[in-house]
Amino acid sequence: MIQNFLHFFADHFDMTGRYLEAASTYARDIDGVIALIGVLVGFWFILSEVAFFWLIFKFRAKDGVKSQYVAGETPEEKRWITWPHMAVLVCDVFIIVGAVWVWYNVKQNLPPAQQTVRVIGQQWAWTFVHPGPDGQLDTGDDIALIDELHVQKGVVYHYKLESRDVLHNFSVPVFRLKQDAIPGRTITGWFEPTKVGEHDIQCAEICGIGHGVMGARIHIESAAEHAAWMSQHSPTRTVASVASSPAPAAR
Ligand SMILES: [Cu+2]
Repeated sequence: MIQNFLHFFADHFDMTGRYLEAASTYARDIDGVIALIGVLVGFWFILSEVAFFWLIFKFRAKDGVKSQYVAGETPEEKRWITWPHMAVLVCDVFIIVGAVWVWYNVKQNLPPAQQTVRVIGQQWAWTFVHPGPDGQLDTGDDIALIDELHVQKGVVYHYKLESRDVLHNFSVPVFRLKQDAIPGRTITGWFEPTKVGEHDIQCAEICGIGHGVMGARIHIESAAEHAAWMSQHSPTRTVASVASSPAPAAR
């Protein structure tokens, strides 16, 4: 029910989805929350601006009319504050219910992984360690690539996010995914790609002078394409040791 409510807003008032493809299972839910907030905040913004300028116009300076001092203390005057205030609180309930539902599903509830990838940020590149044909990370056939992540459509991925030096942020706009990478921690999250395609990955945390060039690409492939890509990477070409090589000095 909550999802239908959010998708109604995503379908009718969404700006994000108009310019940016939605390629994960939860992308439309997040778009829905943003659209819902936009509609509610926009409604009150327009209403209050109209009232504001109408009052300025109506009570503008006029010859022979002295201004009054209105303290806003009588119950009749206070109603102009309390009633809109109550209405805004009711709107907040809708936003909070929608936002908590989405947050729980995206960030707290971890669906079982079908595949796990390791994502390592450093100044200023991403290393993506893919499990090789055996489907297991940290084995000899792992495929480590710089600035290139290959995933399969319709598969639930867990990512293990790490940083070698400073704060980075693993951001995949088409997934509506953003997660801080924190040195010393391994942060687990998930995504499930829903559309084949090639898209940007970016670092969304100012991480030094090269932050702006810390981009990468995600390749979302069909099962056949993904299998073909994997077969191109024989174990001898993989760089499994990248994940455990020493960190470069932080700048
Ligand atoms: Cu970065």
